[in-house]
Amino acid sequence: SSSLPLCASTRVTIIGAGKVGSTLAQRIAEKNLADVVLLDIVAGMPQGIALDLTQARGIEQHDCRIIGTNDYVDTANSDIVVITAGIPRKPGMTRDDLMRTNAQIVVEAVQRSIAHSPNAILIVVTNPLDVMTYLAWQASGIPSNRVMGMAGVLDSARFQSFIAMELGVAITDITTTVLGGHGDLMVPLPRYSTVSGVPITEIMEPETIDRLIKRTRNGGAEIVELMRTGSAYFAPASATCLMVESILYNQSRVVPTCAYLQGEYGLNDIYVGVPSRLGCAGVESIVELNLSEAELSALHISAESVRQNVHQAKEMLAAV
Ligand code: TXD
Repeated sequence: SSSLPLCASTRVTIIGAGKVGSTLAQRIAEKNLADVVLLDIVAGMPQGIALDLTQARGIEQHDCRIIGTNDYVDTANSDIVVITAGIPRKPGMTRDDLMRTNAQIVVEAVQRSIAHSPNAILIVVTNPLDVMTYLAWQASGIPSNRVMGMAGVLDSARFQSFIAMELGVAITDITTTVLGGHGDLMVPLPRYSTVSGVPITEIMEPETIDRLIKRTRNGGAEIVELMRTGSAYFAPASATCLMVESILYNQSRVVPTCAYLQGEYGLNDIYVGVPSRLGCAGVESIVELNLSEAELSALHISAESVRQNVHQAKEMLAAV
C-alpha cells in the first residue's frame, strides 16, 4: 500500500455501455478529459469494453482510467453522469411499450446514480429524449440546472454538415441553430444559421433550405434506414462529448440543449431544446433569441407534443 494520498480525479460515469455509451467513453478518454466509468446491466460487457479501451492507452497516449462495471458503487463521486441506457424498439413493440420500458430504465438509473454521486450533473441521451430528460430531473431530486438532455447539438451538427455539403464551404465556417424537441417537430432556424456570419437565408434559395431542413429532421431515420440494425452513434457521441467538455472545463459554450424552462420563450415547466450556456454549474443560463411569430409558434407546437408525452409517461409510471 502506498503512503501517498489518493487524489480524486475528474470522473464521468456513462450508464449504458452500448453504441453511444462506448463511443462516448472512447472520445472522453482519448481527448484526455476525465476518467470514465462504464456501467451496463449485461454482465462482463462493460468490463470487456473498458479493458479494450485501456489497452489502447499506450497508442493513443492518454492517462485516463476506464472502468467497466455492473455495480453502481463503482460510479461513486462522478462529476457528470450520462444516461444512454435503454432498449431499442423491437418488432411488435409499440412506441408506448418503448416509452414505458425506457422510462423505467432511466428513472432507476438516475436514482441509483445520484445516490452515489449526489453532486453530479446529469446528461440524458436515451430516447424519447425530451420526455426522458424531464423524468430524469423529477427522479433525481436535484436542481433543474444540473439536469439536461443532448439532442440539439446533434441536430444542429446534422444541419451544419448538410449546409457544408450543399455549398462546398468549410464546415468550421458554418454555425447552425436547431431548437425544440428531438423529433419530427424540431425547429431548425435558418435566420440563425450562418456561413461566416452571413445568414443562409441571404445566400440560399428557400427551396434548398427547405430540403436541407427536411433532411435534418429525418437525420436519424436516414441512418437507421441505411444501417438496418441500430441507429447513429458516432455523431451522437461527439455531440455529448462537446457538452461534457464544456461543463468539465467550464467553457460556457452556448449550444442547443434540452433544458428546463421557467417562462423563457413563454414556456413553463417543460424540458425542450433551447440555446443554453453550459459550464461547471450545468445549464448556467438560457439564451432567448428574438424569434419571429412563426418560429415561436413552431417551438410551442414542438413543446406541446413533448408535454403530452411527458404526461403520458408519468401515467404509465404511476400505473406500474
Ligand atoms: O440525440 C439523441 N439524444 C440520441 C438518442 C442519439 C442517438 C441515440 N439516441 C438514443 O440513445 C437511442 O434511441 C437509445 O435510446 C439510446 C442509446 O442508443 P445506443 O445506440 O447506444 O443503444 P444500445 O447500443 O442498444 O445501448 C443501450 C445500452 C445496452 O448496452 C443495454 O444493455 C443498456 O443500454 N441497458 C442498461 N444499462 C444499465 N441499466 C439498465 N437498466 C439498462 N437497460 C439497458
